[in-house]
Amino acid sequence: MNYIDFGIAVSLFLIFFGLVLIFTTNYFSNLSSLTKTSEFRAVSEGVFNIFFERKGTPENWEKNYSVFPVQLGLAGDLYIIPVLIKEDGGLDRTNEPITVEIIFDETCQNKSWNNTIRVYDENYNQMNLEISNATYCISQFLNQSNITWNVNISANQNKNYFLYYSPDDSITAPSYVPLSYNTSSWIPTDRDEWTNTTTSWSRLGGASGTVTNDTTYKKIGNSSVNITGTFDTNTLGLRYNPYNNITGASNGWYVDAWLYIDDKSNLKNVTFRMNDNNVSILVNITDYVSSGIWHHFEKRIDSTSGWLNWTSFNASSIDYIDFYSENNSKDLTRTIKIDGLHLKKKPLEVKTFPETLTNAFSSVKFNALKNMDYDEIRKTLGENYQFKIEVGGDSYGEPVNKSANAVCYDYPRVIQSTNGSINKAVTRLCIWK
Ligand SMILES: [Ca+2]
Ligand SMILES: [Ca+2]
Repeated sequence: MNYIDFGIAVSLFLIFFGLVLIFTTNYFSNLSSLTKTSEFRAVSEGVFNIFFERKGTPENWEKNYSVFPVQLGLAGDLYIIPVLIKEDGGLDRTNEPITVEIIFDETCQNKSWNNTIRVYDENYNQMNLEISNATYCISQFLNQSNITWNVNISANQNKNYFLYYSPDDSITAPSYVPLSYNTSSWIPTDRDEWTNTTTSWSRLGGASGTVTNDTTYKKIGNSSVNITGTFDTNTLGLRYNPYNNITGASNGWYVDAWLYIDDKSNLKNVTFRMNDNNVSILVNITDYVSSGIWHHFEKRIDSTSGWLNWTSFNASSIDYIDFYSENNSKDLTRTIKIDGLHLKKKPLEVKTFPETLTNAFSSVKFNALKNMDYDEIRKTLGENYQFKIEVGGDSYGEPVNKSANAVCYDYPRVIQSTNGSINKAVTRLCIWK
């Protein structure tokens, strides 16, 4: 993150903090105008703090609420990671999958129960998401993972998303439908269709070797495209050459593929090449590939991005794509693989901000509270006070006695529901004697 991003993050935090102060100040000043005695005010503040600001003691008292907790509290830890998506390629996107790598819990304090992970846009619309490459601390508490969701975004637009997670292990997994990888941002639309088959692939050069699918050694999907062959006097490689030209992209798009060569020794060159029926442009990647390691090749298709032999090129109509190596002598045997070959729009810029911890209203704790005896809870408030809590359409307590000069206040608050969904709702507490 650069200093500008950090500045934005700090500004957002200060604004947020300022709003909290304003709300809190308003609340207490409303309260003081409504309450006539400082004693009542103190009690009201105390009840507000107990229910909404504290987690209770023990913090997970809701797991065994038949034993009256040392202290009540309806707050729960909720972590938020803001994610900013920037479209700066001047291209509209439909269903473009974006993936963020998140370290949820570096030191394994069990902060992130995997079922609690949710992503919302700035209007609290929940995103369908996919968790992959997860590592765990213990049980289902995440250490880190990749989170993927689909983004619709117009050319040159910015969008904010919010990733939430909490340690609440009573929350069950959401029922997401499998994430669609059918996007206008990739050709083929799932980025992997070409390399999951040997259709349209052939050996390039070589004296022997047959193109196969390798279902074991691969980077994306079910298989990579593989050749193990011996050199002729010049080249050994793979050619993707569909009958019809590849259309739908244009100059300014990117080409993306995972490339592999088992042994680079004694080879003269390793090259990636594309042909548009007119010219072949190529990139010499000899210095970037290592023996026996997948190399991620990603390059913008335009005249200024370092393609050799660019006199002209038209990415809107591509005839064939090659990945090959060159050698001066015959009979050398090598294995070459390619996976996930696709064309794509300029990648969206994804900025992930540091996590913040907030006190959310825990619906799980509220449900536990509702199962407890009202009079027992009242005793903890002292002085025969009565109370009522309302959250959205949900409530607990006695009907508010308006003739008893009840003091009520409303406060918008982030709610974590028992099914793990996140929303913002008005919480309301009334207290009277
Ligand atoms: Ca594949
Ligand atoms: Ca062709």
